[in-house]
Amino acid sequence: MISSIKTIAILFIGLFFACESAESKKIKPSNLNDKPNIIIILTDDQGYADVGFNGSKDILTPNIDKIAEHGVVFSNGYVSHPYCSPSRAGLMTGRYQQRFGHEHNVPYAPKDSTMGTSKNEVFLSKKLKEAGYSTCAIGKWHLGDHPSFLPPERGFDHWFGFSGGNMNYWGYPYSKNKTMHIQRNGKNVDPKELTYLTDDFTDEALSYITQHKKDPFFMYLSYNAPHSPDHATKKYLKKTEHIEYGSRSVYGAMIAGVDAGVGKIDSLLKTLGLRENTIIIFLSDNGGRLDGANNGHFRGHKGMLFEGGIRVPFAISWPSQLPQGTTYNQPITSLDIFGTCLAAAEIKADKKQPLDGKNLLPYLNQNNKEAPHEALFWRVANGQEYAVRKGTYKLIRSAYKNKTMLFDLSKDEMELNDISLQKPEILQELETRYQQWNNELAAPKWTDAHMQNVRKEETNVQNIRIKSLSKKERENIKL
Ligand SMILES: [Ca+2]
Repeated sequence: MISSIKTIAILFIGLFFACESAESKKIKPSNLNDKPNIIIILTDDQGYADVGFNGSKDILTPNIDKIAEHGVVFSNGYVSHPYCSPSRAGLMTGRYQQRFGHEHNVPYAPKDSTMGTSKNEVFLSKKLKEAGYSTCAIGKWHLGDHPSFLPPERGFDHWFGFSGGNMNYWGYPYSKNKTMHIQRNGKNVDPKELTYLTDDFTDEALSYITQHKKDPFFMYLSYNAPHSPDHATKKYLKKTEHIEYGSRSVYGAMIAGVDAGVGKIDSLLKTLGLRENTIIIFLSDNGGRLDGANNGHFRGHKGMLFEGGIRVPFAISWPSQLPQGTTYNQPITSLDIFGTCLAAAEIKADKKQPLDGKNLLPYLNQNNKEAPHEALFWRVANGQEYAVRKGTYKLIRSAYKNKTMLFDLSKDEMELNDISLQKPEILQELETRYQQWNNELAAPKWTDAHMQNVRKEETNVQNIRIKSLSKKERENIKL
């Protein structure tokens, strides 16, 4: 009898939770209101030196610089891939994206339920939502176009943006057969309601913050600026009329749009009294694009594993908890965002999905003086290109240059002097470390045009160089 009562009770409780499962996720723990809001502001193809906090003198970013002023700048802040979609897959999962086959840009395939970030992977948004956070994604997605891969399926309560990797800034239907629209929670938005996407994304962010000022919220604000196409407004072009190089002038105007948005968000958070306990993380998804961007003294650009392709403008601010106006110099990665946000929200990581990223809070608070990572790894095009950074050394296998090189970044941040012949033991050690890591990875699930682009671009660059020579020198050159 007792056991049958127990069974009934268990069944009842089970039924109760089954009925309440959707609702129960919204029940807030007593201390939920103390949890920080988290805003990730991701830009697209912005160069390392195209923010004031990394020394930009022509493109001014006074509002983005406030994040640095009230937080920590990462001087050695990396992303896990030199271009868009794989870099975002790493950021959202806290894991090297090659572990689950997301090694290339996902093709635009809105009808294909296999083309997107593996459904086995748990996104940061999902973890935060389960812990009671309100969650919101705004802007570019690029992690799969089929509805089963879109933000609502990955832990976001609210979504406003576009699924693919590229969009005109007026929000007109785009990509193959003009099927890609700006969407709000699964419904296409009429382009007539839109103004300029950067401003529209900012407005959506402001509205969400206002509506959720009493919740802890997580916002993934993924501006497509300053990615192509080069679209700007008169207001933002005014900010860069002093830049006498057309392409950079427009690129700078697109960044000015983001900076204006960051300023409005910062002001609203202050007005609502939320800024002190809000974490803002700012970074670019990869190095500066080929045309118009400035990666400072770093070699290369978006697409390359030289520093210019993977070291990005990167800063974190949490005024109530982290130091302000400081720089952290140890190498860190966008994969660390996941673990850092979980720790800030006091959420345990999932043992079934071991993170490659670390919780950076103890390092930023100076409690831990060690380097967060013994080594960082990159793999592109199924190993046709790869890189390892360990300490100050960096090994790079470049398909552009068709060779393997070793640099000591403490003496040579520009990656000018290949020391692979002088330091064969270091070269070998880093090669071995790469192979060990590589053995843990999956095969790419799909491919993209990266290798064709590499060959085309390198040929173009070398042809321009050769053309500059006298006939005599040209005849003697070997590529
Ligand atoms: Ca990008």
